Amino acid sequence: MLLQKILTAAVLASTVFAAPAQEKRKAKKLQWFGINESGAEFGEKNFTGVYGREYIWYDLNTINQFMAQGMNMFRLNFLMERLTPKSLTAPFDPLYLGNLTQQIDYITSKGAYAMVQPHNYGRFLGNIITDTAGFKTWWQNVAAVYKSNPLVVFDTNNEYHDMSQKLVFDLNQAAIDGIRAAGATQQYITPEGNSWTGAWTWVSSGNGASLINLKDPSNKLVFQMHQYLDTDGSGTSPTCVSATIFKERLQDATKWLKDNKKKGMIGEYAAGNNALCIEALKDGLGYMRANSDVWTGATWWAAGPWWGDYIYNMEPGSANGAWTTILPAIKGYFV
Ligand SMILES: *[C@@H]1O[C@H](CO)[C@@H](O)[C@H](O)[C@H]1NC(C)=O
Ligand SMILES: *[C@@H]1O[C@H](CO)[C@@H](O)[C@H](O)[C@H]1NC(C)=O
Ligand SMILES: CC(=O)N[C@H]1CO[C@H](CO)[C@@H](O)[C@@H]1O
Repeated sequence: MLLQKILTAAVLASTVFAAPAQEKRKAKKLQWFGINESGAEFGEKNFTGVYGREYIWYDLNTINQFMAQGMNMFRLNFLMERLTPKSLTAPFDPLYLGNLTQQIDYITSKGAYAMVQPHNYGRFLGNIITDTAGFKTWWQNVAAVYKSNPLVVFDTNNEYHDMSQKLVFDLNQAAIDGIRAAGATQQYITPEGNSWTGAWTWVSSGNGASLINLKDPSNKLVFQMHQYLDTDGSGTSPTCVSATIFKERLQDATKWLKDNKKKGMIGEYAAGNNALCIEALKDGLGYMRANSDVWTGATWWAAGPWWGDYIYNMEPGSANGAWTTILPAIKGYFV
């Protein structure tokens, strides 16, 4: 039933936002419209933690409301240390895995994509992961659980940073190898880069030159980049640099994707609820849509039960306007 709604919304969107004929022919649509569900990784320094005290899983009613708005991609944040306590190769914590699986099954049963996203920055128990064989095993074990579900997307890790580029490459390759070895051959994988996987620094940081060499036997890589619109690009301010900053920060990465015939997505983006930022969001999403031969879509940062009055909180009923003002302004750019 919800899938029906999504399809109806898609028809509506393509009618309302009909582009001039010529642009329409090359700029079809952005395939993925979604949001980061965040909370299961809270209490990041408390590696065990207790459900409901340090961390929280996501509200399925909220997910329904996002789907009713047309969203079809949910990036599910969680901590590796809570899934496999103590080591990369340890058995799963059955309850944490149970919650993750419950959410994935719910989302995908409605026809939407669920992204498995360890929010670990390339670290485990606070240390940079250097055991690439262990990382491959971790991913092989996780992918085995979801191998028969084609709507699951695997994000190798959130925002590698301050690590050697070679290690970032090796960890991404290990994840790809583990996932495919598990028999999960039909799912998308989103490698992330060093330097917090910023789109604006994708080429200048060396991510482009390095990660272009990743090999996937299924040929289903979608390079995941993040982009915020504040001065330092950190996503900590409601102020945007200009009405065109989003597009400008995507240009080098767009060229890289096109030159190399690769696909990309923006796994995190957000901006404050004000006229300038909304202009910038629309301009950037319009640019992505005009380049939808390489950009598959974008997931907003963030939603989740515990974000409260956080500047970018899009949880339904949140007071800052992301749900009431930004969402209606941007949803027409997607599916
Ligand atoms: C970690 O979480 C446990 C369980 O809620 C709590 O007892 C403990 O105080 C927390 N430790 C830290 C350092 O926050
Ligand atoms: C989710 O985690 C909580 C707390 O550990 C547990 O009580 C519950 O049974 C889990 N749910 C599933 C579906 O595994
Ligand atoms: C930009 C942003 O909001 N980053 C947050 C991402 O999530 C982690 C964990 O929940 C936070 O610590 C960051 O501040």
